[in-house]
Amino acid sequence: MNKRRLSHNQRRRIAQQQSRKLELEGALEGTVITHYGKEVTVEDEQQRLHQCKLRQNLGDLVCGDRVSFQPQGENAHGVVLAIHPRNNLLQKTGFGGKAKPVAANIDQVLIVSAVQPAPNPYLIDRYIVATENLPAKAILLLNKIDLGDEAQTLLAQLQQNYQDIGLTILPASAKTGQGIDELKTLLQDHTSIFVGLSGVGKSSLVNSVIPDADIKVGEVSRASQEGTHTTTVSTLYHLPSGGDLIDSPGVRDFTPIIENRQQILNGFAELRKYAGLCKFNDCTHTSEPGCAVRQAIENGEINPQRLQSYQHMLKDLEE
Ligand SMILES: Nc1nc2c(ncn2[C@@H]2O[C@H](COP(=O)(O)OP(=O)(O)OP(=O)(O)O)[C@@H](O)[C@H]2O)c(=O)[nH]1
Ligand SMILES: [Mg+2]
Ligand SMILES: [Zn+2]
Repeated sequence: MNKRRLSHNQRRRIAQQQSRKLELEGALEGTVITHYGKEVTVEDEQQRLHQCKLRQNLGDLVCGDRVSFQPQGENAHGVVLAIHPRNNLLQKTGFGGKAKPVAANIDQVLIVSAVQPAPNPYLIDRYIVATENLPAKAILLLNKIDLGDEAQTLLAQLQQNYQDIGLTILPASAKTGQGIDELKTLLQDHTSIFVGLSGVGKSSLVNSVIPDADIKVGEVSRASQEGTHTTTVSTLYHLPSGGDLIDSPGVRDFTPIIENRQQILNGFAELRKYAGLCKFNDCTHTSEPGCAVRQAIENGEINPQRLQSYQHMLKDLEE
């Protein structure tokens, strides 16, 4: 490459940087509250909404992202120029194993389950791992507690598996209002997200804590006992007494982005506690002699299902 060409490129780059700086000077600050395809809705500091396109190479923007954007024209359009550094980013494994962002700048993840559709313990454990690694606070919410004995049995199970490791478990009902005041207290002044299977009642719960939100709620199919994927995009709502709440579309499955064994262990406080006591440092708690974890299971101190989740995640990591 000759010298003149290089200096021409350099000049062009400097000019680009200068124009970017000028643009940023006229720009507004805002928060991404939802995204549709290649566009996002940004809320400015006066709570006005702007439908924005993205400047190239910004990557995927998600709910909770703070951005600088340039309003354009009269009818609340604009262009996002820059993303502010994120405190954290909740991601999942998408198509082809690629990381797909879900939401940013979260401090609480409410993992919502219900009697119907039936909970998936492995899904709960993977959400806990993802949350602990953000890091953020994981809260287990059991909705539809109005559904009788079955709900009570499930609640007792969740308490047994997770209360001992320090997670908050909140029984609630969007239908009867049980637990909704406690939920409001937990959410106040935080940025939280509801995650979980389709049909567990995430949007119904948002409607319970923010009556103005008026979100569409769906059915649970009689045939498959699954939700019907009513919510299709994540949306951030403001709580009347402070804080934000993101409603996300229900999943069938959720695979966190895991890089190493320690990240898995971060979601298994009880295994961390006993694992240090095994005879072998690299004990996998399967068949090694002197395994403190298996002993703890025999003593009823660790739930076997939790160990199963841990080993399942470890196996996925190694593959
Ligand atoms: N009995 C009972 N039904 C509820 C409760 N909360 C929600 N439902 C019902 O469960 C169904 C699904 O509710 P949604 O709020 O749409 O569930 P969702 O988790 O947002 O589902 P997706 O948007 O598909 O992820 C609806 O028929 C609700 O009326 C509850 O506390 N008790
Ligand atoms: Mg929903
Ligand atoms: Zn062991």
